[in-house]
Amino acid sequence: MNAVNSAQISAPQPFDRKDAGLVLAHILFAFAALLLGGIAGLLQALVRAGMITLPANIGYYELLTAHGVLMALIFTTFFIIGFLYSGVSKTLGGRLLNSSRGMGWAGFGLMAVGTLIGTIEILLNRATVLYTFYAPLKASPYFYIALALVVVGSWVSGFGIFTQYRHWKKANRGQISPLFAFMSVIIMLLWQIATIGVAAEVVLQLIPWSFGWVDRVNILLSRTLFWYFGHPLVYFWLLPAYIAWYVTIPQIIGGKIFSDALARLSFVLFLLFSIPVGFHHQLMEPGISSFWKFLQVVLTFMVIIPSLMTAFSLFAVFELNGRAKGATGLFGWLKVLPWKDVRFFAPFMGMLIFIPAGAGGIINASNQMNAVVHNTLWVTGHFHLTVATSVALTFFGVAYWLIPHLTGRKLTPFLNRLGIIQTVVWVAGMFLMSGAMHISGLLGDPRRTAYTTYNGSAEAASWVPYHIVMGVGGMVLFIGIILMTVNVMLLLRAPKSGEAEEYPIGEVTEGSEKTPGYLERWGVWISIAVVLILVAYTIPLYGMATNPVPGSPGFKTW
Ligand code: HAS
Repeated sequence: MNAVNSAQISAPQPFDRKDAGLVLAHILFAFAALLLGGIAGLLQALVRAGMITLPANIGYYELLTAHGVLMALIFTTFFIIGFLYSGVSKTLGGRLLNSSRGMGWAGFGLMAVGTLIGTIEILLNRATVLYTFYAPLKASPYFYIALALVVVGSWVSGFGIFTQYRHWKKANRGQISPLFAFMSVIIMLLWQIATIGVAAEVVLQLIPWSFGWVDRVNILLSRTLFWYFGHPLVYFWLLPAYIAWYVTIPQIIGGKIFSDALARLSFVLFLLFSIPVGFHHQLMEPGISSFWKFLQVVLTFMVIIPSLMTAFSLFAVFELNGRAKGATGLFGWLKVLPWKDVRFFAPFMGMLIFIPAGAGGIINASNQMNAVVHNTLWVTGHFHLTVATSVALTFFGVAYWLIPHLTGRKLTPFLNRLGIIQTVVWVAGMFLMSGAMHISGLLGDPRRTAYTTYNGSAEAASWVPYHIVMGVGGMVLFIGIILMTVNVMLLLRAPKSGEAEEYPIGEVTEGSEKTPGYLERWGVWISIAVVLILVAYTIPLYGMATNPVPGSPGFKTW
């Protein structure tokens, strides 16, 4: 029997109590960051729309930094690591090794301390450098130390997952690992390799520079190291959502996983191609030759393939599920999907929105079109669809079964309905806000800017209606965040259910091909990934590091 389905054959087993504490701590910390980041997001949307002015001691860019760090870096990382630990505990033996759980708690502690220090530095207006902390904007050294703590904490958590996986493989020689666990290992491998870039930037460049031990910083090198990390960061966000789409959604809809091998291959392709592509965030940047930009754009288009494989696989799951239930007609399979089950509805809306969201990524990655959209609100619209909708809605959908499973409480029909309402509110708010961002971005409206009329420019005046729509969208989204926060709190206080709530792990379709063992040849995949990275980055990075640039002193523009 394929190990992937060993976890769900028996009736749902309650989650191991000690593991539940670790997972729940991560999930609740994530939602606390979402709420705080959402408050900042609401205020900045209202400022942008000209609807409010901030009190003198609160800056727009300070809010923007808080919003980006708490949403893009903290909400995602804590939720993801908690979710991965839950699946690794569930499918690799039913409970974590003490060593794995210990690393999970150590990682959580480091990340939580880093988050608290970083948030305090931001709110004390000592780190108004946005979530990309681009030099030569210079934050307090403690902000960079906080970032380093979050990264090191995530590394420790990653090793906790690797330790559990390795123990399972030793105890199950010759068996292919359960799909959830395999995918978790890929995600944390990708993360460990990608974060080397940002760790090098922060520890070797920004911390000494912010302490004044060196007075200049090589800007191009720091940005290149950041984007070496910055694009795989988006797949660190996306792939846990893909785990929910590949592994749990089939079980929730009463269907089957289309192909275990295809799902694993798509994740291997992400491991190979998601890192050597960072220059597609720097297409307009001087100092990088067009050859290396071109090479990394070609690799960027390679990383699109696993997303297309995922779409194919998901449509196959839905169609086969529908046909098995007697659905007829080209789209009959749509009708039999559990639309009234928020555990399906929220992730599905995330999937659906990922089609235009990802298509926007293809536009971004096309050099000529990037020249139009780079540094405009178009890009902000793009990532509010990708991470803030496709990923966030999927995480919300996961929370509606994960929290009940962890706490032994029920997802009541009332809470399910609240979840459906929250999803609709989120989609409506994002349609307004991201839609307006995309359009005004195409009209040239820059991102990362507070409210301004550009000295009464007619051009800028044409953007104002879109800013108002963004402000309205931001308010609707904030209602969505309040609703999600209330739903999480109600889930924690829901009535106890007699038996364990389901932890949905799908079964593989009968007759699908046996998963080849070579998909777990980690040495091969890591070696190919490293070779691709070396090909894409060695020469340009060598050039940046050895060409004596004057470097820049720090600037505090706030
Ligand atoms: Fe992106 C900028 C290119 C995906 C997030 N992106 C950003 C930023 C963020 C972000 C945060 O090339 C801003 C960073 C900053 O602050 O400056 N992005 C891409 C490409 C993809 C992509 C090629 N991005 C994402 C994902 C994100 C994310 C996923 C978060 C989770 N992005 C860029 C570029 C920039 C950029 C440039 C820099 C712009 C600039 O100049 O600053 C690809 O992964 C997209 C793959 C998607 C497709 C298209 C359609 C998809 C289909 C199948 C998928 C559908 C599925 C669902 C699986 C191939 C058709 C099935 C549906 C059912 C209904 C069953």
